[in-house]
Parts: sequence; C-alpha cells; structure tokens
Amino acid sequence: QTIKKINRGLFIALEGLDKSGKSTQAKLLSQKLNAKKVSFPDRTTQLGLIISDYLRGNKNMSDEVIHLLFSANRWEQHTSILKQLQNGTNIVSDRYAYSGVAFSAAKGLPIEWCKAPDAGLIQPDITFYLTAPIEELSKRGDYGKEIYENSSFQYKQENFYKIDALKSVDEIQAEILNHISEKLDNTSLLQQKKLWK
Ligand code: NYM
Ligand code: MG
Repeated sequence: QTIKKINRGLFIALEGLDKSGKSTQAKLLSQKLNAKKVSFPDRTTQLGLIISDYLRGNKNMSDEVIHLLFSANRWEQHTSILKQLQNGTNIVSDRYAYSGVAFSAAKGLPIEWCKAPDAGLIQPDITFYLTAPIEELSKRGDYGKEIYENSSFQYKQENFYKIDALKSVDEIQAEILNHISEKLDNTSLLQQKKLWK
C-alpha cells in the first residue's frame, strides 16, 4: 500500500487600501490557482449579516463590539480554512486580520487590544499589501474613508509583500504569481504559523 503525502495548501491573504484591487486580484488568483476564495467580512453567516448591517449604517455598535464581531467572523471560518489547507487546497483571502487591527486601531482602540482576539488564528503564508497614494486611489470613485494610512499599526510581519496598486491588473497578477510560485511547490517546507507569533 502506498501512502501519498499531500502537500498542504498555501494560505494567501490580500490586504490594502480601498479600491486597491484586492477583490479583483483575489478572484483572478483563486481561479488561476484553483484555490478556495474567502472574504472577510464573510457576510454570509449570521455574524456576517450583523456586520453588513453595521457597514451599511443600519446598525449602531460600539467600536469594541464591532471589532470583536469582525474577529469572531474570522474564527467562524478557522476550522474550515485549516481543514482545507490540510487537504491540499490553496486559500486566497480577500482581507484578513490585518484589516481588523488597522481599522479599529485607526478609530483609537489600543493596538494590543485590537490584536488580542485574533491571536491564534492561522497566519497567512504570504500577505500581499496593495498600496498607493490615497489621492490616486480616490480617483477610482466610490472611495470610502481610508484609515490604513492614519493607523499607527505597522506591517512588521516578515511575510508581508508590498505591491504598487497603480500597476495594471495583469502586472500585479504576474508579480503575485511570480512571488508565490516557489512557495506553492514547497508548502511542506513552510512552517504553519499562528497570529501573532
Ligand atoms: N473591516 C474589514 C474592518 O473594519 N475590520 C475587519 O476585520 C475587516 C475584515 O470592513 N471598510 C472593514 C474594511 C472595509 C469594510 O470591507 C468592508 P470590504 O472589503 O469592502 O467588504
Ligand atoms: Mg474589496
């Protein structure tokens, strides 16, 4: 009997400013890699529906409560994400815990407090941070209040990779694919880490 060892999946997160092209890249990338796409907030769960009401301005909540709901909304998917990675499925996440910390810290909540509820979540193997000057992105229309830039939260994680969001969709996709190609083949060599270690 031969036992075939399955390479675990690669966990890729996309973070960045509003209108930086995260969702476009998440979609393209998940198609290209035959990966499962997840999005945070995940508006399909009961918690996600409450979050969605809040984001549309239909529900008032304190900064603390909405922060904890965003985090709980990630924990809801945690087991499923872990299982899929173990089964060899690549995961592409449109936003993840870094969004949670950046947005709430920008509202004035202490960074350590913001980080605490996400501690222990699986850490993406690589996070692509799409960034550009706000003046440029705001020209893209439908631009919401941007708070990453005001945030004192620093992207110190060593697995962060910055991408110029003003490059074309194709260029960005190529840059991402280029950066993950060797990781994809060697996921067994990558240590699966947890936030915020
Ligand atoms: N957001 C998203 C947070 O404030 N905290 C979080 O943990 C997450 C995942 O929700 N303005 C914010 C960022 C966005 C908003 O995101 C909804 P999107 O990508 O428009 O669905
Ligand atoms: Mg988006």
